[in-house]
Amino acid sequence: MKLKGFWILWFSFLAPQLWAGGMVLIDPAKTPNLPPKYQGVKPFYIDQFEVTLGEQVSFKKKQIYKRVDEFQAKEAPDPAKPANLAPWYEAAHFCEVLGKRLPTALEWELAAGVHRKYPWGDEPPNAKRGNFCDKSCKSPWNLWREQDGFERSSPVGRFVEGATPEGVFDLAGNLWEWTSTIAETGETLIFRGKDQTALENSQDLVIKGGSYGSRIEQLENQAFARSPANYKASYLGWRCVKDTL
Ligand SMILES: [Ca+2]
Ligand SMILES: [Ca+2]
Repeated sequence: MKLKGFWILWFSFLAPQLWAGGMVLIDPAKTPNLPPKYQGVKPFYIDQFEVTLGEQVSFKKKQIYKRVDEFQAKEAPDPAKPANLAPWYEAAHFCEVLGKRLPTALEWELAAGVHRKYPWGDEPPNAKRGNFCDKSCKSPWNLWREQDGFERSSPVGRFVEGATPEGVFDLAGNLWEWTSTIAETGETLIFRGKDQTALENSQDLVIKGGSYGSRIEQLENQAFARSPANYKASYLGWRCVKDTL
């Protein structure tokens, strides 16, 4: 019986670690009737979850970012919650160190599903499909009289019913997510180190998915907003993608 207890203990520690590192393959060629704007996008892997605060803190210790995120600290930091308060270059640097990169807006949409209104399908958002602007949300556009359980960000991966069929979580809601797509031109901003020019750092990038505080329209797969590259916000996080080769 001792042996059984050992294995239960082993799995309870190890399984979440394995789960946390998951990526999902998105192959545009497998989407029937692929709209023209997505043609030419190569297959890629995408993180199942938004990058977490635990991962961000670990990264900052190893890297150059020593800043204390006071706002997050006041929120009683939970390492399972998504990382936020990162300007674009910091999010891009995080991905690069892991051999990954930020997704383009088109890649993000392919992961969310180009023929679906929302990541899970066409049915409207509800309290089981994600962390949205629910009853506890202090905005005039809160969605429902029901509660998803989180006034602000939630630990990643909580809302199984809101995952895509491929298993990508929290694309809609929780935090908005950085992309590498320049809002003005549609071109891709390449990360060239934290000393990128002031011009590049002031560019607006496309952000996707809406957050815990967004209007319902902003949760749709095709919706987007824009954010200056040097801006950091409590409602803005990211996830990484990786090329297949
Ligand atoms: Ca909520
Ligand atoms: Ca999200």
